[in-house]
Amino acid sequence: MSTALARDAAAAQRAALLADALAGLSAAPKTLPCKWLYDSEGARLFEAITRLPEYYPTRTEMRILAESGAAMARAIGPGAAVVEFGPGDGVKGVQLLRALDRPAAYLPVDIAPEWLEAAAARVAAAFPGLPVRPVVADFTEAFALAGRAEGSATHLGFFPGSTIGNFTPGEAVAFLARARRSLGTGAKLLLGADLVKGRAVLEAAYDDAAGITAAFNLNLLARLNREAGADFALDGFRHRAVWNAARERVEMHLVSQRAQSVRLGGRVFRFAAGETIHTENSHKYRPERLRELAAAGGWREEAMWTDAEGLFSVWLLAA
Ligand code: AVJ
Repeated sequence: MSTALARDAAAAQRAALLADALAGLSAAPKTLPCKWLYDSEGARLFEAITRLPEYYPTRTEMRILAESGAAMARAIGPGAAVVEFGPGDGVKGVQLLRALDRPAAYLPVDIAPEWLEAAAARVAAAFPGLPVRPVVADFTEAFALAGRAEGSATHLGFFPGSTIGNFTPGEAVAFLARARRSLGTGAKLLLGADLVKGRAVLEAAYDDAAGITAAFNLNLLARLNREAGADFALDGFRHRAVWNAARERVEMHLVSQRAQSVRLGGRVFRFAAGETIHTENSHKYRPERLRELAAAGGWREEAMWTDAEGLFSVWLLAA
């Protein structure tokens, strides 16, 4: 990407961040969208989270991909063009492409161009000759793969990591329906979804002993200070992770430690002591519920793989 384009993209991102923050902090209860957790510092902290002893999803999903990769490849068939939503560092994409039979192309989709470059570079280095076409788009909103289709290759969507859990069930159905439209006829979708389990395991996974998840959550306020000119006192908020059993989701909040006010975008936001900013939902699914969501989004189950302990699931859906 040219530097002028990169600068425009960064300015547009800052404007969107500020608009989202103003809207979220004006709401009751206060919220901030979790997609803004991933600036370069947030990405670094998330990477550290994936290696924590308490955070089972990443390693469990990688194990499922390793153990069942051959079965997945058989079910998917040869020549698929892989469209990965939120590729991160590209490690899972490489693992999937290794398992597949003669993949036709790799199309990583993300809002953050610098992430996209890293994933694209890793995949391109691992598979010389494979067409790699990064798509800068926000997959939490409508976007088109128009003109990117690989000839007659069928598209395989790849949405690992239980990122689908960050959507509300309604948003998840909307995402699935959009993905079905952008992937086109004959498409398949390989989807990672974290499963419902006991409160203790879940809360530890989102509030680790080393405090990495706390730092990840608090970085959102530091980012608003850096990029949107806010004046959050970083010691004025604490990380909290709680399993909401009724809604089957882990919620992350930032809890105001005292009555205080914060300036942002020419406005003042007041916080009562104990008031929270809701920063993330991580929904966990029961297989029957996931199947319902998939059906509502226009997909049917072809196969599902899980680990021996039943912690995590990987689904192959067909349009
Ligand atoms: C990769 C977005 C699915 O919800 O488990 C990890 C993000 N947040 N720890 C998740 C996350 C706190 C993660 N996702």
